[in-house]
Amino acid sequence: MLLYNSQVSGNCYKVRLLFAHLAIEYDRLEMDVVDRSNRREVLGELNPALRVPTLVLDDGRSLGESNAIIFHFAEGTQYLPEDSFERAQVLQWLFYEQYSHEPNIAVARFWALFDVSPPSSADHELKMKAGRAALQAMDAHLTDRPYFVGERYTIADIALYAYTHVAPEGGFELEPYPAIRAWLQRVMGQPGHVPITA
Ligand SMILES: N[C@@H](CCC(=O)N[C@@H](CS)C(=O)NCC(=O)O)C(=O)O
Repeated sequence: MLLYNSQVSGNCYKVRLLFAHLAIEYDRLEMDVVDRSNRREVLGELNPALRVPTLVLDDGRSLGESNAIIFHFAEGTQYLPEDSFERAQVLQWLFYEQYSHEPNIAVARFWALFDVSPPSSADHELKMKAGRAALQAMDAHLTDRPYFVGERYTIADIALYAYTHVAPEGGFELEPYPAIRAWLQRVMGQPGHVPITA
């Protein structure tokens, strides 16, 4: 398989992390996340959103959206529950990640990492406020449980770990969230864990 990848992208890291846990082999093609001028030429036939991660399977089919990719590959493994309610809970957190977490934390991190000016300081403050609210909700949920769903590590944890552990790069302090900090340690201790830089 071929993963259209960005090494700094948390969305791409979700796929790399699950593949590391599952010992799935694949090739990577690195895409620039700042100069996106070749996106249509390279990804036009593969992903209508022209974004990474995009994965081309061995049979030629392609799949975009990080959480769709990890959902597909987690099927039948320990990283996705069999129980239908627990599967729905996993989806709950995958959608949460994409609506309440990533658009705030990942965007603020992107601005900081690549020295991109936010549209305005008010926009920046809104991202920071919403990002902190997302972290607060995660922290409250993790206060009395080790992982997001069903007392075990699933793709819900992988999806949320991706941008949470690098949130300080976007200016988010993790010090106020003790349950998140303990959970980050548990995630890092999982067999086959690899860092975002791997
Ligand atoms: N919802 C998508 C978001 C993907 C995304 O935003 N990818 C970024 C890199 S992290 C990208 O390709 N940005 C370039 C662009 O938006 O044109 C997912 O989860 O895969």
